[in-house]
Amino acid sequence: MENKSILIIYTGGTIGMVQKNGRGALAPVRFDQIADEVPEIRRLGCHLEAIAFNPPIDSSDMSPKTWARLAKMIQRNYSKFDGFVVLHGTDTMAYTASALSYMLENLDKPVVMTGSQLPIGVLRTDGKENLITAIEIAAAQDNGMAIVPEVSVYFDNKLYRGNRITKRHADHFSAFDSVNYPILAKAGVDIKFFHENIYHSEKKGILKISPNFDDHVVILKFFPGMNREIFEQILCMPAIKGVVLETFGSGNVQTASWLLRAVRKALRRNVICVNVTQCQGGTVKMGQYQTSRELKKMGVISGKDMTTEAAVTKLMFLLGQGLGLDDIKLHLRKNLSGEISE
Ligand code: ASN
Repeated sequence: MENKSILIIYTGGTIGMVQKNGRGALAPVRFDQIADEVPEIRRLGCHLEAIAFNPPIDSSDMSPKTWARLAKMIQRNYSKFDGFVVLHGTDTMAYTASALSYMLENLDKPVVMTGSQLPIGVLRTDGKENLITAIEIAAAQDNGMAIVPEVSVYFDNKLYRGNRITKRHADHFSAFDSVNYPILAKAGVDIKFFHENIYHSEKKGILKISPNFDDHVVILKFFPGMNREIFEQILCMPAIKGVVLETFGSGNVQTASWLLRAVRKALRRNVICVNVTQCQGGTVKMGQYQTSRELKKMGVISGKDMTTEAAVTKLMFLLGQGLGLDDIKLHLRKNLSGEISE
């Protein structure tokens, strides 16, 4: 912890928001105002520096462009710091964490994302503890090696793999869940790391970033009573290159022939279709029921236990890499950075 150098990247989000004149909508403030609210971080004993998005943004305004900006900030500063703490809004944290985990190749230092549900200036804020412990985790080393060399999210005493989380609650301090993958650490009196759950990139070498994403994708969430015309029109839009099908249970959809025909037509136009479950946890098993067997036969790809956030960002990432169709399909099924169980 001592002598470790940590870069804090402040992108925005509730953690750094205030109400102008104590009233009205929350708006972001500058990072130095956050640091003033948490003077304790200076007592951690590490060397801290901070850079910020100017202006800071609510995470609803994050996009592939801002993901790339964030990755470039990490790359530019990579050799100078032992770890990185990214302050980010909670609303789309799961998407940014997933996107970062794909973009940062050969990562061997911690990138710990955190934020808060209550602004840092509010008395009962959860932001202070989240920030302090995120810095401790980013600085944690064992024999000179980072303990958590992956993109993680620290929130409400738990450290999660970034590409496994979903925001589950709009109000609770415990805003995130990672149903399909166990936590990486738990902060109590001490921080207990679960080493067996931590991801270590197989590739070794200098950090590489691939900042290109293709946004010609859509998420289609199935529901009983879905309108035929609307469904068909979405799937035959010429701009679409990839679809995340958010299906029932273990990957099931209605058996209506018009629906299956529309998916088949899209696949014939080389639109990539990935099947993820709209359940909170569990995995897609296409072929288990008749209602998913057809999808499998047609060539819909099983997203297995990926979250929707991990799947849609992975699809955008792979489409952005200039790969051929078969390679994209191959990588979608395979593990890139711990987002899917193989
Ligand atoms: N709207 C905020 C954001 O995602 C919510 C938060 O940070 N708790 O930027």
